[in-house]
Amino acid sequence: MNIKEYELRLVEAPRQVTITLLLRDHEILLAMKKRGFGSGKWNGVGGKAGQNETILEAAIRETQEEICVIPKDLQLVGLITFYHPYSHDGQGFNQQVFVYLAREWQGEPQETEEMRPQWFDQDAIPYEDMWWDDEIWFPIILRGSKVKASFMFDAEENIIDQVVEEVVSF
Ligand code: 6OG
Repeated sequence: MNIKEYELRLVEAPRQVTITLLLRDHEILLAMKKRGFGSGKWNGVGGKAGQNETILEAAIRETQEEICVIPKDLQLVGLITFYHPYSHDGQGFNQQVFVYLAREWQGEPQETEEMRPQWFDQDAIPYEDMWWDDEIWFPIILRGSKVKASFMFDAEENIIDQVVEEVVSF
């Protein structure tokens, strides 16, 4: 099954989640996920939107909860849907990730129970310890563009289909 076929069959909209990436000079802040989905991988910070909040509010709250920083100028740069139809539980699940960049924030990034933040040079991003898709879309947003994409994974979290577009706006 490919992404097109799967999208035609979907009955529920994918769950909305956030990723926020802080930038300073030529560096990017990633955080090591210490528990839950994606643990052991470097990623931006974020999580699921609650019932009574906008996705932007969720991005701010999650950043505050996970690395103790309040982002001030969030810019939406990515809309990425991840399809996991072959997940081990046999149920399948999907996530639509809203990717935000911030160059201004309040506070200093700090480690919490969930995340261990670390600055990386943008030319030394540890893609080998990240989700496979990141190597495809990070370069697009780091050169100042926006990305609209979908990825489909097999049961071992390998990418089996992808649609990636660099866009001017959403
Ligand atoms: P919680 O389960 O922690 O939210 N996420 C992904 N991030 C990247 N870079 N690639 C993926 O490819 C991802 N799938 C999910 C979104 C999950 C967090 O993990 C991100 C959220 O920040 C499959 O609440």
